[in-house]
Amino acid sequence: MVTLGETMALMRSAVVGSLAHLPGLDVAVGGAESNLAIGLRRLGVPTAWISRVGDDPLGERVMREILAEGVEVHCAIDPSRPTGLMLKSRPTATTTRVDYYRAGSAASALSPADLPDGLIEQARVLHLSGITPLLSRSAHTTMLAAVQRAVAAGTTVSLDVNHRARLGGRDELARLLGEVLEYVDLLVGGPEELAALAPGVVEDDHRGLLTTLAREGRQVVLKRGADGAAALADGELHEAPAHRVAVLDTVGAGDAFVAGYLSAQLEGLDVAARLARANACGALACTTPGDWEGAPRPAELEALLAGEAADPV
Ligand code: KDG
Repeated sequence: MVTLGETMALMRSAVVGSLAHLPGLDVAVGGAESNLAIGLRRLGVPTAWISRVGDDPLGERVMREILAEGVEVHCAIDPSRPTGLMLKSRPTATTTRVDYYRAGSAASALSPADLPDGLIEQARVLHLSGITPLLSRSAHTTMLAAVQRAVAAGTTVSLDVNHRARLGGRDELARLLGEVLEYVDLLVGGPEELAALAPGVVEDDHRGLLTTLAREGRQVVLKRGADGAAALADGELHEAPAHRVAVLDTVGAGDAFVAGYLSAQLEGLDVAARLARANACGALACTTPGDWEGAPRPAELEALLAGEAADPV
């Protein structure tokens, strides 16, 4: 699986309180596409991640973390732009706040020249997220070029809508994704995200969203968080409940969910088994702080699927 996108240095606090008062932050990294690449790699799928970082210690940190997880890294080092930064805090015990310092970042200068020759063509899956086209015009062009190459080579295209409101509005995202939607073989999103791509369908009409976005040969997957997930594939609707776990941090759960779904698909499992694994991966990712650190390995996944959940609620 090949993916591309921005991964930022992530400064976070486990302590509840405003950044205006917190005494310190821990350093980690996070990016939807590399989170997914790590999640898939942990489940045994060879993965590659394409990006850009600044020529700075945070960029080095980003690359080291992703490489250490066994993901193949194709990352240009940009001497003229910084690595993007994200601050994650917990203003209250039950809320997470994210602040970005990524405008003009190295990854926002992603360009089609950053796509290594042959990599997408040799992959079984190209995975994209709606974050990339909102980073900049050149990042958007890179996404279009990647899709063109995937389509020409017969590589499956997977897209997680992943709307980040701080980067742009829903309408703008829908317009940008509309340029590649017809080539998407696996479309994943939450109700609000899928509704942005399905004009006239309200987000509560889950069946309507799935059927409106379905096409021959395309799977549409609806992430419903604690309410589980649904998928429409080959005209058949599948639903699966979520696991009940003690939730510590939901950020990154969607990426783990997609990693679970794709890994099961690449193993040739049916849609019901894909959804079951996706839900389990999403649940386990919520049980640890961090955007990808809780993505499960096969043993943890099997334990949860066998009903041996650590920390059930
Ligand atoms: O999916 C989790 C992501 O939100 C996080 O890791 C950072 O890519 C990120 C973003 O743009 O928010």
